[in-house]
Amino acid sequence: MRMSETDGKYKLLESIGSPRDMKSLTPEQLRQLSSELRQFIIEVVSSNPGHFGASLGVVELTVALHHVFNAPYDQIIWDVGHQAYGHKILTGRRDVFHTNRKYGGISGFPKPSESEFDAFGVGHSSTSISAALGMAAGNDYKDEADRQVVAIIGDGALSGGIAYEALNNAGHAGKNLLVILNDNNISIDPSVGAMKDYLLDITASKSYNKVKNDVWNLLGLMNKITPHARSYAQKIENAIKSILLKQSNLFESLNFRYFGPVDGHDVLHLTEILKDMKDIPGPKLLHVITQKGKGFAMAEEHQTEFHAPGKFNIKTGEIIRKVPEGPQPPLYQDVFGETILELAKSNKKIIGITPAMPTGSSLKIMMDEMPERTYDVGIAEQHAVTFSAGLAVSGMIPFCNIYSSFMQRAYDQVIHDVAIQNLPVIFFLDRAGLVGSDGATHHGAYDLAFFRCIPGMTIASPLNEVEMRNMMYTAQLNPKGPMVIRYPRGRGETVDWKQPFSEIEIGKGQQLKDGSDMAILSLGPIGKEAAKAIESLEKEHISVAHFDMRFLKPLDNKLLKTIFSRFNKIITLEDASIVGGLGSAVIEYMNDNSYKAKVLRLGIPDRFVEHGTQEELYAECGFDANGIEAAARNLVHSKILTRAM
Ligand SMILES: Cc1ncc(C[n+]2csc(CCOP(=O)(O)OP(=O)(O)O)c2C)c(N)n1
Repeated sequence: MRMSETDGKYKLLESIGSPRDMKSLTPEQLRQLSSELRQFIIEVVSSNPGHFGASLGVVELTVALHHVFNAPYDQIIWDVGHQAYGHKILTGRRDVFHTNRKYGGISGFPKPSESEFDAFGVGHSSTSISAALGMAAGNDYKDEADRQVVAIIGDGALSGGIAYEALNNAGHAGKNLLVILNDNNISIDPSVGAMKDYLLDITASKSYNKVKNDVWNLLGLMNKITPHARSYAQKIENAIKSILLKQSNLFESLNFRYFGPVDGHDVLHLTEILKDMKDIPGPKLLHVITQKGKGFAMAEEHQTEFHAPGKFNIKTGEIIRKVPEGPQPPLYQDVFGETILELAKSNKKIIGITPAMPTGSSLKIMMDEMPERTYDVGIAEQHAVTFSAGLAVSGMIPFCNIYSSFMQRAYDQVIHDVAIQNLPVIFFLDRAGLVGSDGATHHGAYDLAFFRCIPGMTIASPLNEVEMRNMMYTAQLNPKGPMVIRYPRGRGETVDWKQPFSEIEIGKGQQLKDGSDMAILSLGPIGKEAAKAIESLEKEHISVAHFDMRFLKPLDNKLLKTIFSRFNKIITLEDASIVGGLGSAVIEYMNDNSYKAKVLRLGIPDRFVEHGTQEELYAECGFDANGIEAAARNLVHSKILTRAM
């Protein structure tokens, strides 16, 4: 929806071209702007899907921040960034907000290349405090210590280890830094962990909060008098706090000055507090209580579903699901969720682990039935991996499910804690390959490349849901070391996928179709694009053999030997980085075994691919059916030139 289509509904919002236009708004206008901004987000996101509940929850905070701070000179860093729609709209992107997450449109996350107001690129969680501290330290070197740096982090994101590393460092470094803890007591699924309980405790403690408020008011008064009085007030506050709190405030213990908790939907109170806090030097934390989905009843009630709901009916809140007629193939995540439950019933050693994605990974299916055999460890991928390693030491078979792109941050844990000790941890990499509208931060592009070089690692990628089930079955039979099973976002292709289990020989590929002109070697479900291309090429009398490699490691050398003995024109196909994956492995094999062939590698190119639908991105990268067809045609018609040695 463009602004021209709004019939003046957003009169005040329309007048905000940048945060500069917000500085002199009256209290009433700040309230009005919050209300228009919320309504605008609801209206646009209902028909142009994206993240939803999180942005609604921080509307007032966003308005207050841009009213008080002087961005982009002051640096505002949104953790994860899925809650930054209001920020985008107020910082000059209102009229393009309808292109959010679309091919060629604006990104669903803050992105410095998109706007100078996006102080830091985000998408993965828990990075904001580290980045903010670095900026604050950097500003000091440039004599820009007056620059304010603000990190806004959710209670969910605060479960990530890097956030604690940053708090620890920031408390010691003493730089001017404001951390705003946006506490809505939910991640995507309900928040987990002891920290969540702690935040609830300090929020609920009435006596503590009463004294805090009194002290805050006093501090505000004294602040207005003299700097000397301010330091005196701080001493009083600290003294009262240490008497009042049986155990000291965690953030205070880390040398942060803790303020709050405050109502994150009271825009006027927020602006007052932020104005006051601007003048307080050193590391500070403001604890803000918000409601995810605020202002849209269904989103308040069904917070997990409305984290990123797809299209929905703006009047009823009903989520609009495109349901094609007839039975549908399953989502890959559901193949995982249903199969792990089935296997866990007969194999008592199987334990399910997810870092904060029970719904997204569908581990929730097992969680609901076997809560004692499943763990949501919070947004803590590193911990999820080493925790799994510990379970494996104890004789369990951990099925550790991590989205491919989030696995990036647990790389050392995979090598050091799992692979070197050859522990039988089975990793499930969901959302492997191009994921679509979440874009560059979320594509699962690199797992094949970064896992292939790890000694002893088995890397599998099933062609379809039936193969996925069988790989899961195989993985738990007698695991001897670590294994990775990667699969993409979205649906498979087999309606009748729940077939009896059968064991798959590790490291064995299969021929799907014979041919005579050339061969395509594919890995994973992207092979179905190759199958379509091959069918079209047949009509042109180009005969292509198709091999599903199934395992990147160990590679099926026997099969490769047959292929290289028969074909001198070969395409490798993978929904993964072209650098380092299947294509690289096949060329290494060819070189090491002195074969000569023209090998064309199709996959994700050596650049960051942005957002769009998966289909648009496959086409852009040249490995949808049309791209494969064109590549194969060119290859077949090309001459093989062998250089004189
Ligand atoms: C490293 C990493 N793991 C998982 C995710 C997926 N993820 C996106 S938002 C989110 C929940 C964040 O919760 P919180 O910080 O409380 O923000 P809220 O959505 O509640 O506002 C998760 C788990 C991610 N973005 N990054």
